[in-house]
Amino acid sequence: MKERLEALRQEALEELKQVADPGVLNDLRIKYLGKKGALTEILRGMGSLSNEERPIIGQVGNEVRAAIEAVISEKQELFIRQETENRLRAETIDVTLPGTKTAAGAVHPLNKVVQEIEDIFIGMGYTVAEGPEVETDYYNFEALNLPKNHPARDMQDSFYITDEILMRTQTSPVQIRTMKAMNGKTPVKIICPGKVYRRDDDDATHSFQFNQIEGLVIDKNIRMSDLKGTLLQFVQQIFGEQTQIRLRPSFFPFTEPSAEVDVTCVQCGGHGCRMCKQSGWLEILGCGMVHPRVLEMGGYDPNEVSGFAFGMGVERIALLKYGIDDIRHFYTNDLRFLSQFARM
Ligand code: 2NL
Repeated sequence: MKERLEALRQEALEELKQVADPGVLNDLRIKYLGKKGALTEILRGMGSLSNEERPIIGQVGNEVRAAIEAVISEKQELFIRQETENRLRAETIDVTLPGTKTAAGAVHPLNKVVQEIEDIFIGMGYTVAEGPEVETDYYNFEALNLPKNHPARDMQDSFYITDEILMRTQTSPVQIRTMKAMNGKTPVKIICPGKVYRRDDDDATHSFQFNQIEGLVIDKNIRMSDLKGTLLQFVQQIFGEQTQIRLRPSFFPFTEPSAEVDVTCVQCGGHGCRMCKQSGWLEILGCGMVHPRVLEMGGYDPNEVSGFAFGMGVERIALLKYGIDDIRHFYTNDLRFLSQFARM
């Protein structure tokens, strides 16, 4: 029996030496040391031994078990160490490598200017109103005192969808809608930004689609001086504190009186340069006191309240602000152009 135990030890240790896999190691543990394993099988015969032999064989049996167990746990530890090393090697990160850059977008320069203009007027107590780009003839023209035969309503100048429906040519219809929704209540103090459409051949200063911001204030005792002070505040915030304005008489069907507003040249400060064609002034917007008929059509009594309105092209403001010479840069989406505004 002792020889069988020694032979088992030999065989087990020999076999364990070859093992390179944790699964196989476990199989061998069961094969030799398990409840139905080889060692148990041999020791089961101990019952037939004499009283002198039994402790000796018992002792040898324990030694064989201990020897096999020792090799098994040694191997187990080796496998765990190897596994850890493999994982550490496989999961190594070189923290000195440059990271993967995420391409971040940026606000389009035109939208930046819109946001900036909105902020300036919000700071003066205005709210932002928006409305549909597809409008009825009534809101786009009729309610703005542009009668049926007015040249501005020429089919050649606007995008008509039917005789009565067209792409809005200015954002004024939003102001008419707001006035009607207010039901004669005052004050009205809004700006209306948005896309507008005109049938134009695209060039450096024209586009069939462009962005406009209009403003409207209606209350008791609103005067031309309120308009002038508001516009001076606005231009000094958008172009700089040194900026001055001048108003020139003009005509719009929806305002009376009407004026065109110039600012001192953003390039030369008024001395005269190429940008202002040596005049020292740049035209930036149109404005006026809301025409009594427009007030009436919006649901207000022109004998009780008065108002001012103004309208400007966002592209024009952006060209002047950033010193750009061609509005087509805004629409052609060349990233070399656009990315310059990401950090401004
Ligand atoms: C321009 C300047 C302007 C308005 C727009 C307006 C709106 C209402 C009533 C009265 Cl609801 N006026 N808007 C006023 C003056 C000028 O735009 O150059 N337009 C072609």
